[in-house]
Amino acid sequence: HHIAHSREERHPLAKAPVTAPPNTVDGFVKQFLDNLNFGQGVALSASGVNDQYLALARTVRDYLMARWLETVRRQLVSQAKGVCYLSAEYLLGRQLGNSLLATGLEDVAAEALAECGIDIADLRAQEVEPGLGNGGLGRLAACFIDSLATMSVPSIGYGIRYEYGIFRQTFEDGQQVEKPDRWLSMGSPWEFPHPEAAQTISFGGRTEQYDDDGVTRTRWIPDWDVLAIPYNYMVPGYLNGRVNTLRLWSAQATKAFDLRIFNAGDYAEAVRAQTFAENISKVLYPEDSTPQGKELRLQQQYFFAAASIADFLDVVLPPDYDLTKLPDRAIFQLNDTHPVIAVPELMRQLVDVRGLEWEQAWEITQGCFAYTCHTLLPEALEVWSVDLLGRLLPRHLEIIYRINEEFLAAVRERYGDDELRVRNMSIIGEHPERSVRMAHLATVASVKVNGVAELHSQLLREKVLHDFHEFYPGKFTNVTNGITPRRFLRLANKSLSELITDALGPGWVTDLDRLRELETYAEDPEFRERFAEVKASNKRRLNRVLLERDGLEVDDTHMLDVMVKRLHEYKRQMLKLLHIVTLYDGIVSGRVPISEVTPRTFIFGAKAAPGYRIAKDIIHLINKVGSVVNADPAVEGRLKVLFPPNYNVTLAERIIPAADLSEQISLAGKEASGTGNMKFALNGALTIGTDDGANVEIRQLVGDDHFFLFGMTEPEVEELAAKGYVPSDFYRADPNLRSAIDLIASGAFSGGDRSVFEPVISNLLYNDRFMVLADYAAYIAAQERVDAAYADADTWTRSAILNVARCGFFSSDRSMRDYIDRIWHTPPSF
Ligand code: F58
Repeated sequence: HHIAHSREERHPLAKAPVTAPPNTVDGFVKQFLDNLNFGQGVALSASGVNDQYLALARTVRDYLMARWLETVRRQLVSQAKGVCYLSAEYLLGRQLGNSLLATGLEDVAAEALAECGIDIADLRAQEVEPGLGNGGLGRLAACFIDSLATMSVPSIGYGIRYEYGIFRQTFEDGQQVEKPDRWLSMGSPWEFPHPEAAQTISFGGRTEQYDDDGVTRTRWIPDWDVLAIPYNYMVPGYLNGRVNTLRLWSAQATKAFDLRIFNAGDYAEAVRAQTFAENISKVLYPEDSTPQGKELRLQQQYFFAAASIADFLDVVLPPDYDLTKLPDRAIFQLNDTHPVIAVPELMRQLVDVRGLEWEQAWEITQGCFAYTCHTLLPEALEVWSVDLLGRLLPRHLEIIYRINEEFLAAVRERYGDDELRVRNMSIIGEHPERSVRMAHLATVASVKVNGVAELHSQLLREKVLHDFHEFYPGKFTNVTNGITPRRFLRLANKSLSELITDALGPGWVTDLDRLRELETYAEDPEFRERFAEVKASNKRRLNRVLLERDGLEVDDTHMLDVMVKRLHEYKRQMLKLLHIVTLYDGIVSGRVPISEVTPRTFIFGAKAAPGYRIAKDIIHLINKVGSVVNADPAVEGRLKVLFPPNYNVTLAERIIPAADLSEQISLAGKEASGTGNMKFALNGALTIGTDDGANVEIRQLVGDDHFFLFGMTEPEVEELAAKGYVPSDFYRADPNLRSAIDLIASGAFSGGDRSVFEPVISNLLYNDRFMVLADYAAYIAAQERVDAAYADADTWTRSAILNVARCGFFSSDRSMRDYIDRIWHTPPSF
């Protein structure tokens, strides 16, 4: 502080506060040209679109900078309790549009660029979105940090700066082919690297005990290390003058690391070693739902968890901070189990590095963590083999063992020698190999454990973590997920936003419950007409986007029926496909007159994990069904199946506002929440969905008349499973189902080759883990209700408006309020 002060004394200008450029068209033009000339090093006349994009990004950044420096300064001074959100994924989406929105500069910027002869839309299109996440979990983290900034909550997001985000999906002959996502290759104007604030992260080696003035202590003697370089990103609040920080870590070889080898004269080996270190943050694992127990993945997890803990203790906290007060200063929110290794790491820091007693350290640690679970699938619960963990992090394994020992002693004290219960609750599992159960470790260490929708939290309490709920009553809670209305309504659906603002005024963007006031407008024929015109214009916009992007056409007279999400069996894209094949089969077999078929365009968007065979087969099948249906003159263009490749946040922002029907058809009890479901409802699509995840809450809010519910409930699923589910019984009993499956099996969609989709068909008939065939008839019947409802356009529009009006609850601002009030206790700080 003293040094910084004297530095500011030297020149009067150094004393002046940092200010934003003038908020005018001329001010913007000047800043833009400066960035183009001095930042990019090009003249306007010689500049290309990428130069211009980078200069524009830097210009918007300049407008945010004063607010960012001020936010950081105030947080440093106030030392108010803050949230450290720990997440291995942030699926941010494009930054430019959101930054323009947050600063209120959309119109100024567009005008300024127009005066330079540039169409801002061309520059926006230049940005490659940072796809540093797989799907729902990563996008949730991005929505949450947006809300925290908008609500002025002291907080920092920690994660990994993957050099390659989620792969770029292409189709070759209908099959998924993954290409690297080089999101950094055209420049990265949004990030601020700080190599001087690097942390050293160690791995491997052994531990030893030593005598420290009569006290026996443990130290870790690791055998290799890497540097973690922080890259800061601005997280601007919406029109509130606040900019929070997202800090992502990038791996680099340490000097010691390469010097040792360079000096030994083996240049090639030294370079290889460097590559080895940098591998840690090289690529996002494209796994959805089923984590692979890969060593590099554990390295990634420890790398960012340890760097974040060290950063918070050494850089964010003042020197000489009394660590016993840490629970009043910070809460580390664990976004799933990926960062849970931070628990033993904090213990190591407190006990081994800072010399606290174990008991005291454990009390602090238990006050500093909270854990969010995002799944119900047993195979998705992360475990690490003791063998691997002990090799990579020997000290952490010892700490985990001791935590477990004391925890199990408490369990035994409570229940006597109920060894079955002890085995079930242990942090260490024994089968099929000895391993650390990360969800158990997280639960034991956390102040609160939450599920992400009511049904999910209930199932966590009653099933997945039942024994823990009994042991720690009050620890379990629900926080229903949410989505940011800034990106998914205001930015993605500007025309609907303007319509809403016309009706309600502008305040709704940060107070989404106000959408309720639209209920009365649903009764106004003129408002309904305007609403329907917004939907139609969004379809036309989507048509333009898909035509240019993929050469695909969207007919704006069709119902737009959309299923976009990661490809997974439990989400049941196959059920959607069976509906399409049934409609097609009805037409070509002559059972259904073409005039009775509601014109529909089906849009799929889905990436499959590269190693998930059956998921990739399903993608292949969707594409092949599409080719046949779209080309068959018998269909008369009434059914169209579109599958644009590489579904991502940017495409979501175009598709969702255009949708009429939202497909949320997972098997009940399998989708923890879903968040796409919320985005669609808030953009005026009606949902066809099962009683699963947040669908339950959406339906409760919008009302049964405005939601197409079908399928087994979770208890019914359990009942069927218990009595023995035989999918082929359903196949035999339902002629429509049989005919649709037979059509696929006949090779009708694979040029007569019956072998291509044989695995998909066998999987349905003889396995069908997610009971597609059991819900088929109910789904078809519900789709017939959809057709009937859609036939009355005005009534449909009324339902769509009521969906918008009644879904304000799903703002991530509300989710954040719930976390703040019930888990974090971190009030806004201005
Ligand atoms: C998702 N999980 C849930 N995991 O499936 C979804 O229901 C929920 O709405 C969402 O979280 C937000 O709570 C999810 O996206 C992953 O992508 C993991 C990535 C790493 C490997 C394990 C799955």
